[in-house]
Amino acid sequence: MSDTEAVNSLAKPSHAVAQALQAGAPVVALESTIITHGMPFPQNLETAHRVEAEVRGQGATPATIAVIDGELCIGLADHALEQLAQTDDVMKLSRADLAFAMSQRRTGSTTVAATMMAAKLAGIGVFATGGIGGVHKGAEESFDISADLEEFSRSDVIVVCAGAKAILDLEKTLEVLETNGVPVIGYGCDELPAFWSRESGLSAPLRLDSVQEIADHAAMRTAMGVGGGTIVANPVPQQAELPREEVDTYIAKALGEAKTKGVTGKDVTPFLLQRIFELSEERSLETNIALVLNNANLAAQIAVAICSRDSATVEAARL
Ligand code: PSU
Ligand code: MN
Repeated sequence: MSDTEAVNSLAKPSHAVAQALQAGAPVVALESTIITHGMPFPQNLETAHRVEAEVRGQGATPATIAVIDGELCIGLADHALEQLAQTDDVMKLSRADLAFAMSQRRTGSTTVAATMMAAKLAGIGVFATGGIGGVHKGAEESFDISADLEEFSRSDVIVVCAGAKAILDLEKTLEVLETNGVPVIGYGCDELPAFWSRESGLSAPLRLDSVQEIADHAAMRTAMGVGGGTIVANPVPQQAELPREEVDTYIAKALGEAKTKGVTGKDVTPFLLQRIFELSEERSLETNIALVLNNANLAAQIAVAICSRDSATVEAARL
């Protein structure tokens, strides 16, 4: 058995995902930390179902990824999704913890970094999430930089997100991505979206306006042998956005509280999201749900465009 086969056999696709992958049909990976640590129950479960339906509606197969009793599941059964959504003591798995959870037969949700690793193992090239992790404000003191950023240098996956969360230092986040050679593409926008708001005051380094162009860009990277991931930054729909100035006041308050309470490490992002949810009287959650659905829709369209481009190439080679 080759190394690749040995690695691939660790990813356990559901029946639907295995069938789609075998047929070369479009598949979209979905993360699960947003379910366990990003949203409260029952909205987390409802959103997870709606996100999957959104992907199906565009003609792709959803693959929600998590580790259940040590098994790296690529596509979750309804009962597993329900259990994950209601347990509050599951591990939050990033690159550092994925093998630990698997070898110790633990259960955990996957962050953007771990979901990218899992998608790559399973042979899935497109992934939808809410917002990626990045460089935290005050990182020059705390050194808090999400492992999500480093993962983009390693795993060849297109990640559709609504930019990076405004709780982060977006300028430094862009700098790290640039250093790591990660394309950050504004989808139909010149400005980098800031998760809850469409605007960040920062330019998106690159811009594309159609899924066809994103598929062409992906094919060019593959042909050139450029490894690593791509970020497609998709602004939250206008009717669902929260004004930037309003979010900024919640963020300032939440950051102050995190500091006073001594919140560190993996707990920082979930703490800030939860406090912003409370301070905005739950409006941040509605925005979060709207943007995740919007990203799932776009990711599915991209997966479909990549598949039809691939089959057109195969067809042309035959003639
Ligand atoms: N997007 C959301 N809610 C979340 C996250 C993203 O709308 O909870 C999660 C993602 O899984 C992301 C993680 O990978 O937060 C980043 O955590 P950290 O900053 O600890 O790396
Ligand atoms: Mn961190």
